[in-house]
Amino acid sequence: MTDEKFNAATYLVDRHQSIGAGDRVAVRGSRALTYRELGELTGRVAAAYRRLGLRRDDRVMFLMADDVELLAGILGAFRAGLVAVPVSTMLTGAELGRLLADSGARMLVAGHEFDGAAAAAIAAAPDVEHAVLCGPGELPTPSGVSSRSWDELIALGNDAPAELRIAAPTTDDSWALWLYTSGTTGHPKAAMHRHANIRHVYETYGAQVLGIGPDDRCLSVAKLFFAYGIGNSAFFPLAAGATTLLEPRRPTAAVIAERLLADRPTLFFGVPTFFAALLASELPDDAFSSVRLATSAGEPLPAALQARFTARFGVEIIDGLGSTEALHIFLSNRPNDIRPGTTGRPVPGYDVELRDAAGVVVPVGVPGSLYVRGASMALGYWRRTEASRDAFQGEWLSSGDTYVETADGYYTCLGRSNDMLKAGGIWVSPAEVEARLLEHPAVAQVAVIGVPDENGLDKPVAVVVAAEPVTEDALVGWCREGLAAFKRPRRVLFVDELPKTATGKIQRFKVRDLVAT
Ligand code: 3SK
Repeated sequence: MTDEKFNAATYLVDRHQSIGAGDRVAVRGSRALTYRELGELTGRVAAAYRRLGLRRDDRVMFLMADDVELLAGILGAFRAGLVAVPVSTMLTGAELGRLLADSGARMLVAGHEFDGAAAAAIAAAPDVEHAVLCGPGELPTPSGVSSRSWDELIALGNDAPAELRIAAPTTDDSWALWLYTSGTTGHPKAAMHRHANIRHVYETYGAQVLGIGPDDRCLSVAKLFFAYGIGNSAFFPLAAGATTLLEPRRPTAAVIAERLLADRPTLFFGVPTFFAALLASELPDDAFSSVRLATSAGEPLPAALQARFTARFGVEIIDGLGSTEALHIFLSNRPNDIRPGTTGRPVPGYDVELRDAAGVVVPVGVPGSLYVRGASMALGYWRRTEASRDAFQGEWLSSGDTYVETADGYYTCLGRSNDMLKAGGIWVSPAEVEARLLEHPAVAQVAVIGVPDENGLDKPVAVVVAAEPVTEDALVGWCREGLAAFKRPRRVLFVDELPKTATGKIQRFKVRDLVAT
């Protein structure tokens, strides 16, 4: 516990005005705001929340596309000492209702595109008192729940006295942000983050790996409701006094091409599936000429994909591993120090250990479950004691990934801890077989899982989304050629789509269901 006064909104926005950088552009979305303008808007939002009776630690949930309003809504919550809970815009009304009820949020702010889901969710969440709709229309609300537009919310803050606009006297340890994570098991839990966690991810990965500075312009494929996205598009650029480029639309190669041309980003934050989509697009080879560095997270970046991207677009991609629980990336390759096919080395400010099933640290070269420690770990999951105790063990977080370390300190992902499989008594890494299959031109996506054979012994089975016609025999032969024979899939199943979490991770338990049916 620390009594150090610290407010993330002051740190991310107001600080720049006090060093004379208030006229720099902080955000470019549907409109652009300088740091001064963003500070003023954030103050009005904080005042409006307070006028509506929201108090310290109250939750405000956001169901909105990435744009200036979402950024201001989140920063306003930090400023007022409330807890921002941005949630996935891909949720159904019923799913959202469960999160709204679970969080106990008193306010929901929704974009007009999501009005149906928002209305259904409010009806299922007894703690909600205020609904705000950003854009045209009005949210129907049950009696006792106020309904207003974003403009009306801002108007409430416009003539508010100065004391309602100023930052709450939060400390390092005050709640700032809850992020729901579905993990691979399908039960969403809110990871609770402190104000200080935001500073830590900037000072470590943001400053020391990305080397971000005031002249950077950041464009992220991952949205603000993901931990990866909120770091890329809010914490890193704003803490550095740089510019965040917010994109409300669904990211496609065409949308990104437009932003690359119009806004000349210097840092591009992607995920492996998106890098593959960019490679499959007609984008000119010089499309990324303004980008000094690209990052990848969400799932391991296959070496072949990384090489093809860099060869065509001339930009290095640094692959990293983070988690919603750690807030951002704690293991990463570095600019000019990329070991393809690995997730690099621990980010300064984090310690990583690989442990066996008994919790003993394994020697170099031996696979182990990855544990990480650092100051940005969540305080736990809201109202999930058992899951919290499993994941947060003292200072350490169990990431649930199996990794192996090389003698010179680089970490390679072998899959999720519970995904590893044995074939003929020998460990097979699904990630390794997947990487081989992804090198085949006909394979767009793949998940390799262990499926018990007639003797109840796990055998690797590949579930493939094909980019072009290909036979099972051809893919098994391809694996035989490139891998030890025991690692080859014994069966290949073709599907139209792989089940994924909101963060793009393959949901292997659902892939197993696909194979079983
Ligand atoms: O998936 C990741 O590697 C990741 C990275 C940063 C923040 C959050 C996550 C889940």
